[in-house]
Amino acid sequence: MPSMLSGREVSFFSQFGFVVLPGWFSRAEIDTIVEEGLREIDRIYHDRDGGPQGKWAPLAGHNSPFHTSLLGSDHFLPIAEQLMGKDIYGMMSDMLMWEGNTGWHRDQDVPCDPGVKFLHYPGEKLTAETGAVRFLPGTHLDEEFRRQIPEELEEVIVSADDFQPDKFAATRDMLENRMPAEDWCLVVETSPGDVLPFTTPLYHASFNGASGRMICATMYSLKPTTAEGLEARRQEARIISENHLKMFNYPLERPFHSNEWVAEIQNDPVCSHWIDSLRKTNWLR
Ligand SMILES: O=C(O)CCC(=O)C(=O)O
Repeated sequence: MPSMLSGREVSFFSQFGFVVLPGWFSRAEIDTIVEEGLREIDRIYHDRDGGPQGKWAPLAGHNSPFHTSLLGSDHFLPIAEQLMGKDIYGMMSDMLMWEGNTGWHRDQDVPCDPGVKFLHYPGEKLTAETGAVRFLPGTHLDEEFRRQIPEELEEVIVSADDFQPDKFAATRDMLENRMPAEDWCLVVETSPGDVLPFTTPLYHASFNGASGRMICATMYSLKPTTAEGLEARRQEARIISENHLKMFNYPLERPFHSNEWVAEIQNDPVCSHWIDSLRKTNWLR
């Protein structure tokens, strides 16, 4: 069982839309994350180029057991439930080798029920100058789906270590005093092993990263409870699928989840209900 979040971390996530888990992975785990992810990217792209934004690999199956296990009870699931409640389903882990900037965006292409994404960068230390992630704290609570973001934002820079227990309260107070985030953004500098769970409506971006910057994530979503919510998720699955082709030249016919993963999850007493949500939202193909 992973160590759970403290009450103050959970309320930080509700207020600002993200939280930081410094040094979550060990050195051996980081090596495995890189090795499994690169192997799968090689498998997918051995006979094709990546797209303008790089290469993408979904990691749900026996070829990438560690990434696959991150979705489950021994890793991020209990924390995702702490942050989002129990009515969530696991979607997948993935890895990108990213080219260029990631402009400001929410991780939702349409308004829909939120999810949580556990983001981590296993390749290198990322600073404000070399592609560290930026957040617009609190924007997950916007009433309008589209927000005008000024081209120039003041950068408030922190590091993942500013979220260690002894510094957490000072970091939170600093952010609270600066809210709302209208003309500034928060840059979180990270080292391999740090993990950043954030809720999918939160605006985030990254600039000036090196070519082939490795981005890993494990994702969960709230189950849609209405017909409109389900349709929004289906629409999003269509957009994501088109983007995977356009941005990463990902082969459209290749499923995101392996058959053996589906069979395993179907028989798992904790996770079997995910399959129904994945099928209904057209995420499982
Ligand atoms: O590092 C980045 O480019 C930001 C990551 C991101 O945009 C995402 O995972 O959705």
